[in-house]
Amino acid sequence: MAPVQGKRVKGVQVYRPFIYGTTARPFNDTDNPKPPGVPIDHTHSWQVFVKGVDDTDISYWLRRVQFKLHESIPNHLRTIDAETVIRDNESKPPSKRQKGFVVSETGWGEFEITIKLYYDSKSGEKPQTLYHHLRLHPYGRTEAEKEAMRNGGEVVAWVYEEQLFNEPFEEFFKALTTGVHDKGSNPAPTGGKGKGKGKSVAPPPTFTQDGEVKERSAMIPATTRPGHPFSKETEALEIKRIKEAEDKVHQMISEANKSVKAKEAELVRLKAENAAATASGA
Ligand code: SLL
Repeated sequence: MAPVQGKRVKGVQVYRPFIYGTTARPFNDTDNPKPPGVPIDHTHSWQVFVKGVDDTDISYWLRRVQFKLHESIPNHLRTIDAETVIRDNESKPPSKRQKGFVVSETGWGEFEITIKLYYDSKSGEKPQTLYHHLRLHPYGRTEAEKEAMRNGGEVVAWVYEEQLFNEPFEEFFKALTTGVHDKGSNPAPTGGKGKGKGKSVAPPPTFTQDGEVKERSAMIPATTRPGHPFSKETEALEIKRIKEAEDKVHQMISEANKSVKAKEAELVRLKAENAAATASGA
């Protein structure tokens, strides 16, 4: 690939949220029957994916994802190009369109999937590798957590991540920060001009009034909805949990300090007692 020409935007970092992970379902006769031709020892259908938060498009910065599956799986290197996904989606109704980069498979065992991200060629970024454990069976710290997964019927192992572009090249920075638009609408024409130096780029909005995420922004939704667990609401809950844990640790430290002080006082008392006994015995 030709090296990227141009300057980097100094002192600037741009981040874009995304999600990666796996979703698995055991085969059953009612709502997940085994399709014909699937080997007898396969117990689950599963998907591995990389996609935007709130199903926003991420192909303006991520051009390709390569999934390396277990070598027991035929054709275990799967490469998905954004261009191909976009082309295939054109002929489908909106509800059937593929969101992000997805591989669907069936199997019987869990393993580690290597996910290699290839960035837009204007970015000049080297590919980056993520590792993700395919989960087929309910997991969690407690039985209750495992049970919750069984109820849903789906084993979800999803990770929220933020891709950071440090001092991006000017052209890529422009691609990242222009064309913010409402979901389901077309981006506003950028005019193709604006090459002038020092031309300021309006920062993407941090939030809309209704909490809806905009395409080509760094936003996450205000509230959690089914299938969309990563939101400001989730973040606030997590912050609350961390704060509560922090308060508890502080309380434990202060109790431990109190007990140390009491033990020190006890030691002083015992030493004095001992000294007095020794003195009177002498
Ligand atoms: C395990 N170490 O023992 C893992 C290996 C391999 C999973 C898991 C085969 C799929 C196919 C499949 O599910 N392999 O034959 O297409 O759990």
